Amino acid sequence: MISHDTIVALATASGAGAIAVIRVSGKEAIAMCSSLFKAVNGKILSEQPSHTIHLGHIMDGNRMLDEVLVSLFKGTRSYTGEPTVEISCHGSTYIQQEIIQLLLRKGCRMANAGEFTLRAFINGKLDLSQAEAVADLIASDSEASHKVAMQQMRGGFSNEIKNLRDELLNFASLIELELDFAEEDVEFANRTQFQDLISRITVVLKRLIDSFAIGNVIKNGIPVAIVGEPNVGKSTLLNALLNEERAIVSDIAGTTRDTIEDEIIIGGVSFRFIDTAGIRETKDVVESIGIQKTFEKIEQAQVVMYLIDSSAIDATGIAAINVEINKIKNKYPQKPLIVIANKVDKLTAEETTHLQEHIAELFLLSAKQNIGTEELKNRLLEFVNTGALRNDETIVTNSRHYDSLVKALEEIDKVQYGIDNGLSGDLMAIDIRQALYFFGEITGEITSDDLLGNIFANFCIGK
Ligand SMILES: Nc1nc2c(ncn2[C@@H]2O[C@H](COP(=O)(O)OP(=O)(O)OP(=O)(O)O)[C@@H](O)[C@H]2O)c(=O)[nH]1
Ligand SMILES: [Mg+2]
Repeated sequence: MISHDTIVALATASGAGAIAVIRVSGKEAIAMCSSLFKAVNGKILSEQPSHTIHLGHIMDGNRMLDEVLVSLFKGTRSYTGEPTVEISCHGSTYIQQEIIQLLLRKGCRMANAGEFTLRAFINGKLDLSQAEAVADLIASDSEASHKVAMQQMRGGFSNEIKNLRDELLNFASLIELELDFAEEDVEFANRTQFQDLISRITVVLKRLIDSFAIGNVIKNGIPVAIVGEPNVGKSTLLNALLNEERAIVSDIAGTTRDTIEDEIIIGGVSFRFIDTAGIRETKDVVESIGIQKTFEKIEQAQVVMYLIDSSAIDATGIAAINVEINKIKNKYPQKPLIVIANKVDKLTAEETTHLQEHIAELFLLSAKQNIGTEELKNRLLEFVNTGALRNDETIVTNSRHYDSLVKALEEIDKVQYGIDNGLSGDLMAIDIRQALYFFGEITGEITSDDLLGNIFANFCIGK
């Protein structure tokens, strides 16, 4: 994992742009760049002080390749913790490629995905959870996902884990020390303080584990399935929510044959809407495949919107709809379900009241006239517990951290059991060591090459 080569990569998005940044990091970075850079003021780049910017030209022998600005980071005072040079050149793909080729000829190697951040981690500039937050930050596309990534990058959550780990480590050594003095029957580890620590750790772990429910939602969005019979207006609703003509709408039943998905951000949280083919018993092969998919989509969704066409219902229709609603409720009792009467623009006030009296908790909507869509968005937001987000609490968004936290809590529970039942120190020491191991996995005190490889492979090249 640890390599001492000097690495190079394009740090900006690939393709042409106004400016591109090429990043070089490693022992030889400054010498290599210095040898192809000719400063306008005639000074030698490698002799300049750290944290300075220089105007000049990149030279391929006698050929002037581009006019650039070069930022110099000497010693360990850089993102990676190694000597680093950032070349801001003009954003032509030709220039980018030529400069990178030049550096490769000077002895640089192309950086692997995430290798700059990997080096930052290895050189102690970031802990592992902070490094992972860098990837989350780059991927963040909503206010909420940005906020939690920033929080994690500033180290809020790993500091908490690190402090608890240190305290626990201290007790582990004291308890292990007692084992060396087994004959004397001494207690180095104050049992009251130890119990207090275990209680505090339990509270923190439970809070962090619980926060994953919202953390996961923030990171991945909430899938919402739009279901109902053909022609009730599902695709019209999708379009109204997205504010664009995403799905084809027509008065022919069975217009949507496949599923259509798209995302919008409501209150900082991203929702992914899934428009499906209408649910109906059918002999049409294509449509029945669509219906199969509808049930699959309900499985995957966290919220279900069940649409009915309020303009096409009589008394028997109402009974049939209540049967359908109960079917969904029985099959997916845990899943929030919004029953929506669409096309209310076609109803008289009396008809509307009549419907509301016969179908429980009915939400009134006209997807076509855009009546009720804003209220519907607010209703969706109510399903998300955004309290933690508003209160600036630490939120776990990474499933790897979640796994380690759950395992750490299992071990801490065993330690608690040991305290409650007066278990011997040598047995407790084993559980404490196990818990320490899982804490260490989060912040990166304990890592394996496989783990690091997995994490950094998901980064972009140049980060
Ligand atoms: N008056 C009125 N018509 C609507 C409303 N919503 C949808 N429609 C009409 O109802 C018809 C069917 O709409 P779609 O959105 O295609 O219905 P769907 O549920 O997606 O239908 P399938 O894809 O066939 O399952 C179209 O002619 C729409 O213009 C509404 O709120 N009011
Ligand atoms: Mg449709």
